[in-house]
Amino acid sequence: LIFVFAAGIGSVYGQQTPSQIQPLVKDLYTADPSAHVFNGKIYIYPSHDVEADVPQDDEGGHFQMRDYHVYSMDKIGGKVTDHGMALDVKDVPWAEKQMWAPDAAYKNGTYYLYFPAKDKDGVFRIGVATSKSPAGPFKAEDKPIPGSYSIDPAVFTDTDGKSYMYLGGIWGGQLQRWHTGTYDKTLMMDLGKGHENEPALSAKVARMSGDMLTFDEPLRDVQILDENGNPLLAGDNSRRFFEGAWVHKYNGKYYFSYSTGDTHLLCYAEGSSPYGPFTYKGVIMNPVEGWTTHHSIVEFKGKWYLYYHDSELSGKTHLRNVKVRELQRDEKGSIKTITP
Ligand code: FUB
Repeated sequence: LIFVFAAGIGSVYGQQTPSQIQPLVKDLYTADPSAHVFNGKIYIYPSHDVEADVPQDDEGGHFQMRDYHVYSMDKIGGKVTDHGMALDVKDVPWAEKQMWAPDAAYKNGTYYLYFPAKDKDGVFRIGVATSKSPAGPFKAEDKPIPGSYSIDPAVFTDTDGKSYMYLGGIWGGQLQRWHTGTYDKTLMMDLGKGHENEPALSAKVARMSGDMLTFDEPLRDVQILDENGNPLLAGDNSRRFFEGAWVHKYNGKYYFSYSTGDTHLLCYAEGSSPYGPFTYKGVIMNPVEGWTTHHSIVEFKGKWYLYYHDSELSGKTHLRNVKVRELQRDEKGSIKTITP
C-alpha cells in the first residue's frame, strides 16, 4: 500500500520511480548519449564501451571504444531499436583509436555524425561522417575537421538555422595541452598546482560552415561566470568545466551544461547568446555510479528529458549504460537538481 501510494505521489509530480529508470540498452555497453529528435522519432548517438583490459588511469586509457551504434525510440519508454554499426574506426582514414563521445546534426537532407578520436600521433581530433539516414551507416571524411582538437563535440542548431560546435575536455581529453595555442604534450591533467586561482580552462565554440564539415571561424572560449560576473577559477572543481558540453534553448535563453569531471556533477549555466558568456546556475544531477557523468537535454512532445549514463549493469567505470529521465524546472526555468 505504501509503495502504491508513493508511486501515485511520484506520478502526480511527474517524477519517475527508480523502477521506471532502466538502462535503455542491455546487450552492449553504451555511454555519453547525445539525443536528437529527427522526423518525429528520438535518435540516440552514444559511445559504445568495450572491455579492452587496459588499466584505469587519469587519461582515460581504459576507454578504448572502436565504433558507434545508433538507437531510436518512437516514444519515451518505448521499444529501443539498435540500427547496427554506424561507423567503425577502421573506416576512418585519419583515426587510430578511442572513439569517444559523439553527437549528430541534420542540415539540408544530410545527417552528420561528429566524433572525437586519437589520430596516429595520439592527438585527439574531431571527425565528421555523413549519411542520408539519421540511423547511418555514416561515411567519414578523410581528414578531421581543420583546427579541431580535444573531445566531446556537441552541435547546437539555433532557431535561426545557424549551427555551433562546442567541444573540449581536460585531463585525458587534452584540452589543457592547447592552452598556449599550440599542442604541448607535457600538460597532462589540467593547468596544474599553483594555477588554482587562475580562470579555469574553457570549453570552445565555433559556428559551423554552411556544409557542416568545417568551422566558419576560429574556436573561441566559452566563458562561465560566477554570480558576481567573475570567471570560474581552475581550483573551483565542483563548478568549473571539465568535459561533456551540451547547449539547449528554453524560453529564449541558452543553457550551457557540462560535467565537472573529478567532482562528478552535471552543472549548467545560462546566457543570452550561443557564444556565452554563461552565468553558473546550479547542479542538474548529483554523481551517478561510475567516475564519468555525461548527458544531453532534449525536448520531445512538450517535455524535456535528460539522457545520461551510469555503470549500473557492470559496476565498472568504463562499461556504462545509457538512461533517460524527465527534467523538471521551476517557473523561472531553473533546472531542479536530480539525485539519481
Ligand atoms: O566516453 C569517454 C569519455 O568519458 C567521454 O568523452 C567523456 O565525456 C566521458 O564520459
